[in-house]
Amino acid sequence: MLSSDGLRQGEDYIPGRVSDLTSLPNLDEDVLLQELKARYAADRIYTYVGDILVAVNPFKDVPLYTKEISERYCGGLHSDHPPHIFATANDAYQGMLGKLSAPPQDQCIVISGESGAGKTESTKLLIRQLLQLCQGTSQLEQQILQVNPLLEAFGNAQTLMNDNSSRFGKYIQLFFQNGAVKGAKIREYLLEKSRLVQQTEGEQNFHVFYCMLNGLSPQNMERHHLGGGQNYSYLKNFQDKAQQYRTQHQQLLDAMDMVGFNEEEQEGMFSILAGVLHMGNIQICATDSGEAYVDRAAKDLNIVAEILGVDSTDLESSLTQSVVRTNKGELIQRNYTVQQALASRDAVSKALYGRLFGWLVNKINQLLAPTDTSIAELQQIGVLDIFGFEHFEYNSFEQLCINLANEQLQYFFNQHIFLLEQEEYQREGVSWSTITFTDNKPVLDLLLARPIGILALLDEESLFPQGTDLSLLQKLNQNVGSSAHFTTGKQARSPLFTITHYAGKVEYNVTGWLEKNRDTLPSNTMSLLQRSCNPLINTICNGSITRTGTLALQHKTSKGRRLSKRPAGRQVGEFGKKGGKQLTLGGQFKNSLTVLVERITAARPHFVRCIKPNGLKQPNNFQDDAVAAQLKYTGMMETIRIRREGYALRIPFQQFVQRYRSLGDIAHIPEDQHGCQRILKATGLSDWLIGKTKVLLKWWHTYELASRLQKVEQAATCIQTGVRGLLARRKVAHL
Ligand code: AD9
Ligand code: MG
Repeated sequence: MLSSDGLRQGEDYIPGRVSDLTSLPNLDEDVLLQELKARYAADRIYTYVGDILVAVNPFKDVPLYTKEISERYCGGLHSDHPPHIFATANDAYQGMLGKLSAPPQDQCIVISGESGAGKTESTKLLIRQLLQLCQGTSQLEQQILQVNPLLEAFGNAQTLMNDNSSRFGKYIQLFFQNGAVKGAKIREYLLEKSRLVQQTEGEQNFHVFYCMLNGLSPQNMERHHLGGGQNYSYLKNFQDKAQQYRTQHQQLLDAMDMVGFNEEEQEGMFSILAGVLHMGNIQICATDSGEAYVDRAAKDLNIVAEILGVDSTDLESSLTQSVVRTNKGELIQRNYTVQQALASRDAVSKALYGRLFGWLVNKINQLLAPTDTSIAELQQIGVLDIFGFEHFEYNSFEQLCINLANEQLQYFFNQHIFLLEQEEYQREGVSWSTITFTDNKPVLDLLLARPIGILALLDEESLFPQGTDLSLLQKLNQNVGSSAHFTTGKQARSPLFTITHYAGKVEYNVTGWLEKNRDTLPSNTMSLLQRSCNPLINTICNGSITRTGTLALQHKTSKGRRLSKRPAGRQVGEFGKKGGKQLTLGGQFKNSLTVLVERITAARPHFVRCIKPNGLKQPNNFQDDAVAAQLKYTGMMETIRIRREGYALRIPFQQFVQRYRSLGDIAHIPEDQHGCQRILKATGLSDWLIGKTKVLLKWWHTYELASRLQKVEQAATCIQTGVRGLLARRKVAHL
């Protein structure tokens, strides 16, 4: 099969002309690379591998997303036009409606690629096109489009690999009824909270802080006691891009308005952000005996207490003292060291920001929830945009989690494309020479196995009060040191270990992992925040968001004590607790990944593989080595082979006959293998196979069959209209 800009028979081979790599003759790694390079040079950033889309990041504006082009990709078939991300959206939409080879089914689009490869941009284009496909112009669609700027402001940041790097993963579900969008839901995964209090050289905090400091009106700046960005210790690498930040701030306000956040809520969010910034400036000093106390000469403590709506003396004690209840029920106060107090200060900031982000997502979900229909009755298309594979000079626990998520997606891809498919050939009795692929299961096991996997061992060590980061490393060395994918630092007492991931080796530094994994706030600090008289803090710390999504303002006595009792606990995410016990960060992440995989497994997946042409974020720069490495570790050659030689589509006999009966040459076609054979012969298509229970088709048969069906249906409609016209004319003549 040839695509619109593909190679014609007998034509000389010119790189860059083939839109589907499975149609390339004499394929090897070099041909593949030259092909993508030539297409990239001509701004043809999209290429197919069968039904899989490869997207090379142009790092510049390309004229591919105009209204006219978007309309061209509404309806029709994959092969009607050059490869495009809009065609993937169309496939998912038509697939959901049951207009391709299978009955109507939920769909998901899984986007992968390393950090900065273009996943988030692809996600935005997909969502835009999906809304275009359902021809939506209602307020709901506008709201859905505005969710991204909102989430990006709070959840994205500049890193060394990407100026707009997603610091959380997201799965966006769009719900449909009769092809029209009815609502949306965001599932978020592991926001990198540590960025709030510390950023690597050359990186930044979350965008929202820079926007706020440049965009708030002078009155609001004064109200929150805010000054220039250089004043805040949490904001390193403050860049002079005032105009850009101001514009982004306005976009953020517009997005908040459009999605449905009222003034009080917006005000509440900015006050928490201001509170967090001031919190980072609280200076901790030590008495002669080494006990921590807050430097009251600086006004920060009072400002924070005012903004957070708590008593400043209570705040000081919660930052500088721990309170432990003994077995006999006595409360004992212990003074922190300076280091402990600083850690406690940063923990409060991270908790507040994390909860604010969780509340934001919850609130968006309430505002965009389908009305008058339950989700179970609706069809859905999900788009998965996670944080891409990361490999910095210094890699911490966050990178481990991010890379684990990428391992899991690569595994899902392998399962779907290679394993399940080839197992089915065997079951169907097809003679097939197996295509091997690099199985990353051993790395997943190294990370996830119980009780002897890195996350389980980390959890175990996090439970020991005496555990330290180095005792964790010792434990890892003892238990998983023999794994081929794990190597430990060469120098004695070095806090390093290395994992050989599917996408390359990454050296991790275990410093601070136990604390990060425990992710707890001391109970005295938590209860202080729960007593806050700032309505939004009260809400996010007490988990009291009403079902209608309105901010629950609680009635208070003059002393600020709550009158209405609401259930305490985390309101963020579905995975926070197990059997009443607070899960560790690693534990929560692991659970959320399991549920994610279940979700995407239940839907029909479409894959988008994003490729980063260079590590410098530059346009017109295709670095052969960088691209070749990505093609290799994603298994691109093997994918092309299986898509070329394999049968991506496998439909049970009965289902096939029921769907394509009208393409047959006789009226009564049996719903068995003979019936299938009869239909397929009548279509004149080649390269199909009849298995034991299913028809096996090449991926492109989907579109051939859909197109023929469309023609038959059109012809039938024409005949019906003609007959009706004839009858009507006869009736008139009769009269
Ligand atoms: V990360 O894992 O979140 O760090 P992503 O999401 O893969 O990463 P992103 O989509 O943010 O990468 O793309 C990085 C940058 O590449 C964008 O900010 C754009 O400047 C650029 N980009 C990506 N795709 C396109 C595109 N289709 N057209 C133009 C693009 N520029
Ligand atoms: Mg991203």
